Amino acid sequence: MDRKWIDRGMENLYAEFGETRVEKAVEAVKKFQVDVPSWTLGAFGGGRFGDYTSPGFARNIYEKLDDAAFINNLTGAASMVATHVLWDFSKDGMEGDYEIARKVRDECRSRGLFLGGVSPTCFTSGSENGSFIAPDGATRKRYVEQTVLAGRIAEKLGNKVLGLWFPDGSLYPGQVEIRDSYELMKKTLKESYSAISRDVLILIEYKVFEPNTYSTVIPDWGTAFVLARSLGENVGALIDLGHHHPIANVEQIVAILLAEKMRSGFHFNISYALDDDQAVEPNQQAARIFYELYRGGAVASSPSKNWAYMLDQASGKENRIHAIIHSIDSLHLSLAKAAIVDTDKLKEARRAGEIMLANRIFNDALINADVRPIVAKARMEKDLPADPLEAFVKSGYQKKIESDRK
Ligand code: PSV
Ligand code: MN
Repeated sequence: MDRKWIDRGMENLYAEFGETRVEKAVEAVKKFQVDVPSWTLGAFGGGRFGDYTSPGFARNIYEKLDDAAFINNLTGAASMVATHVLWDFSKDGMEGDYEIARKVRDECRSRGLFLGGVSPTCFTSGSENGSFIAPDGATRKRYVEQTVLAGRIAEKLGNKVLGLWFPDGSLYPGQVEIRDSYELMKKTLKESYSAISRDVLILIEYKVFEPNTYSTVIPDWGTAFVLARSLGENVGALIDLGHHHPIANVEQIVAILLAEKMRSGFHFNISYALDDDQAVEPNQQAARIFYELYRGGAVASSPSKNWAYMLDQASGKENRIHAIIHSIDSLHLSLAKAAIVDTDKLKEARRAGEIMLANRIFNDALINADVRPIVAKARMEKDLPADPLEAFVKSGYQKKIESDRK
């Protein structure tokens, strides 16, 4: 990126949106942090369409952390690594081990990283009939124990964020009594909640379907909201962009959670295929979501007000490091757009009942503005490359891991 191009771009943005707003956007981008999931750097992929896994994937947790550290060094925005207890801290995939978690935390530290959000992994072997609503009490007990352990790891070793997602539901109408499933979920959640420190922000993730196709016990944000409220103040909802029916108005969900003062969290990805696999793109939806988050003080704000942010992407097809850096770039651009909306002009247009004008003012920032100079300036002020993707390609890191990890 050419310095002159960046400076000229900044001048244009100052002229259109005002220097104060644009500089605030620079500051917001400098502060933004998002967790990188450990699993996206590993051997994810395969399935019935072939077992391709992108070359150079990390073969163990240490290599995953090496890659995460490399990403953080290029972007300055990814110092935390999100983990799954049964993927990252377990010998047998059935029970987690606190000591392994402690070692991973130490490995993070030695690479300038931290443990970010922790999940108990309620969807691997043994969850075929569900986890928190499994008909068999021993299975439910095991998942409660894993959840409590994940809570302890989050509290003592991580950033005090615990993410809960359950695959529970049904494939066919009639398979389960829907009301009973919900009540059992509520009961098992209460049991787990009572054994987890109140210092931990517990996030309940919803998903409209998959792996169950007919009903999911926590299918939408309303259900997550009700369950969270029924537990306590340290519980919020977890929005995963890929977990909705198409064209859901996700920014409205964010606005309502903020209005209800429910500190919550986000899993970013893109949802062309109704799940959570692809890298984030800097599209209109992302910008509108960031507008709500920014206006609501939930991003680039104080640690106690910030929501918890994580990338949740793991496509088998693309180069993982490239895809994560692209996501971070997209989030930076979306945040910058959100921060420069001319809210004074917007208020005036609304007061005058000028609907189209309000829409145009909104879109001038969220769709039409070129905010790449803001993001580049923020990075340069942190002594980072203006374009981390270009820096990644030039670094030769990918070639190196492809040859080292054969
Ligand atoms: C489920 O689809 C989910 O979104 C949950 O957040 C899991 O933790 C994650 O995917 C695993 O990739
Ligand atoms: Mn998710």
